[in-house]
Amino acid sequence: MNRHQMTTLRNAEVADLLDKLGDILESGGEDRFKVIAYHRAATSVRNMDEAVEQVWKEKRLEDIQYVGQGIAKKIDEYLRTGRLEALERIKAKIPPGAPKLMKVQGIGPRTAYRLSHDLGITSVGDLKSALEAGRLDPEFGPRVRESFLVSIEKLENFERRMLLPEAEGEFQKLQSYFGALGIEVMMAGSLRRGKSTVGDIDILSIDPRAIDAMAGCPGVAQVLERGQKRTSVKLESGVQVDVRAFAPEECGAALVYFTGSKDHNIALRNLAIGKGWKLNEYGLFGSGGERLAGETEDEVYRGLGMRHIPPELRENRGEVEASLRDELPDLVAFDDIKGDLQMHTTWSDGSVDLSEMAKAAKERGYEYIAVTDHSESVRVANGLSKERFRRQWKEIDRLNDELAPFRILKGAEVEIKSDGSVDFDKAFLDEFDIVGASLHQNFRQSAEKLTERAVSALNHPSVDFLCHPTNRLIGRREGNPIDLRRVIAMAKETGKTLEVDGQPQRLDLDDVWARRAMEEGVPIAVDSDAHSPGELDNIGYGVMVARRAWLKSKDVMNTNNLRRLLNALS
Ligand code: DGT
Ligand code: CA
Ligand code: CA
Ligand code: ZN
Repeated sequence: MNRHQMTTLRNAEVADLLDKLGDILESGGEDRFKVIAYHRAATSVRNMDEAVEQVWKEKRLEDIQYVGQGIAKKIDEYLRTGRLEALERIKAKIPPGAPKLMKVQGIGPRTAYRLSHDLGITSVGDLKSALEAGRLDPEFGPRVRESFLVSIEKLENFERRMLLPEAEGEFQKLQSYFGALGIEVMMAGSLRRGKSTVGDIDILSIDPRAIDAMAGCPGVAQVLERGQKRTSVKLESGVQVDVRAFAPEECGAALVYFTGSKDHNIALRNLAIGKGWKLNEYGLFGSGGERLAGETEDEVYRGLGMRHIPPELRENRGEVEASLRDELPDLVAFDDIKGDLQMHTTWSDGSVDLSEMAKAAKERGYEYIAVTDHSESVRVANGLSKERFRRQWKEIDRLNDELAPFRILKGAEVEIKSDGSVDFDKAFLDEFDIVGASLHQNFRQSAEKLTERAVSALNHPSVDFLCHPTNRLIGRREGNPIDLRRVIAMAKETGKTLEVDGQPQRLDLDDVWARRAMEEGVPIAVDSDAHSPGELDNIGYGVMVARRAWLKSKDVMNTNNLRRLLNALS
């Protein structure tokens, strides 16, 4: 285990403790602000680069963002004694399960207490079956019952959806399992469309053995459905996999159908109906029932009078009409990317040093990267002062000599402060090759204030682009309620760039907004936001978003070669 992992472990332990305290306080009906304070402090501790124990030894706990005196005392007690008196005390008073029940919308602390203490319901699953069986009818009226059930379903869906890397990983494991048995399989569903979250994994094969093989696959926890040509299973990881077998002449139609989206399918089917034909997962059939197409996707689309539509566009957002007019965009591809404009090193919160990061990027065949460590006001991320940036630049100059013609751009991810100003004065900012701006703090402002911050940062003459504009963290935090129309308008007016951050939990801007930006002529930077060499791969997820946003190579800033990029930045 390396030092970084040790740090993370101990920090995670303290963070979990603070989260637990927050949950428990919440189910005990504690003041919301106090609860939020615990969760915010937990997040700071979890994400900080320094070891919390080290900070504690140096008596600097209160320097951690969102850690005030009260929380510092609790961390201190825990690190000294290994336990937390307050936690033990409250735990004894709160029935098990109450915190979990409160995830269901409409269930507050009191109801949670009653359900779990008086009625013995200790999980969301318990609650669902009790509601469905009518066992709680004496407690809740039909409207409340219904709203609980809706909320439980949303919760289940939310918790079931995977981020792209997880879904890809599961698919690859299955693909090699099938491969070892000599069974060829194809990816379908939202995973093939490259959607940022994936509900379940859809697999097709023209080999009928795929069905038995799936049911017999190690790691299957439960076979949900089993037929001759289809099966659905649940893996031990909780992931659902649907497998379907088709005849070779049906393969293309099946791929179109199960790749979806459902709305895309409906648009295609209506097109067929309009001609008096029929389209389903088995093929395209003429008015006499004769088979017109079905073996390949190409054939199906051609049969309908259009060009093949890339899976990423199949959301019924105009792609069918565009294909009929032969006006589909020539989408940006992974190989078009010439460099990466956001990444971090050990100078701030990255896990490897600058030279290792640069060499890893060069090895990928990039022409350039921008190193964009955080600026001084992000203390939890070890943000750099002017003086430290200047030292970093010396290292960059040295490395640029060593690695030429590969080029490391002097960059920064500068913090947008609460009032919309950014770290550092203009003269200093102008010494950078490229400046990204982003906000990581004070999200609790009004939508207008948050929008104002983003807009005024874009309006700063030294800022080149806005990083991860909404700050969403998929599955954990909704994006800030900023007015992206205004942000796009300002980027357009000032000729600035907006980012698609490729971290799988960010993917921010999303496909819909990146497309709007492109339609306004605003360039998009697709970046990895890597904090380690492996994370340079994130750029692939960013490219997926860009494709889903209809972006062509020329719409993406970092498809430019170095010379053109520098021109665009100056
Ligand atoms: P997910 O799994 O929620 O991320 O999204 P998908 O798109 O993978 O949806 P899924 O797994 O339920 O179904 C796979 C594809 O099958 C879907 O994209 C389109 C097709 N499909 C499923 N149900 C229907 C339907 O009722 N009508 C039509 N036309 N297509 C459907
Ligand atoms: Ca699916
Ligand atoms: Ca499915
Ligand atoms: Zn950031």
